[in-house]
Amino acid sequence: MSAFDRATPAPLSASAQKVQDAIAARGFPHRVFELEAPVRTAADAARAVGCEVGRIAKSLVFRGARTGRGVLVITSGANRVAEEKVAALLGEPLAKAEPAFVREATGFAIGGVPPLGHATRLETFVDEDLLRYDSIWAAAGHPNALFELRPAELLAMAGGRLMGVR
Ligand code: 5CA
Repeated sequence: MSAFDRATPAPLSASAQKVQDAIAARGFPHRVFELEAPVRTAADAARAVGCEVGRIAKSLVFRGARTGRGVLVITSGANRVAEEKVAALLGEPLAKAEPAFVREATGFAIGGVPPLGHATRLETFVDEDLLRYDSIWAAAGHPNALFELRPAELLAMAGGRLMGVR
């Protein structure tokens, strides 16, 4: 039995529905799945979906240390972000984003931050390693919610710069 045989078909929680609406508003056909249990980490998500951890797109929020702007790094679940590489492209160091900052900047809580539909415009970088896969999975607004998409679609949705993140 796959995780999605146990997934509740509808209705989505409010935060997952927000992402489903953002996906549809951008003209994409993808469907958000909501699992019965939360998948708060890439490893949890990979286990639930039954894929390798590299196929999970982690959406990590940082804060520009000088400007205070929101920065989103969408990385392969297999990778650890080399913050100095992102900082070099950004033009300022990265600071840690506190949970309240993540919620204000994206409109979502840590563990459910999606690659699109954010409350504010985030400076966005996308890990080129994600392009290795035919399809990947991303969080969809809620710790229990995920959707599957192609890496090129992720890049279009998130509107970010492609980079070597690790
Ligand atoms: N739903 C899962 C799978 S898609 C998910 O959202 N995973 S994630 O990797 O994209 O988001 C979790 C990430 O949030 C962690 O990898 C970690 O980098 C970050 N995080 C966890 N706790 C905190 C915290 N207290 N402050 C800032 N970032 C945090």
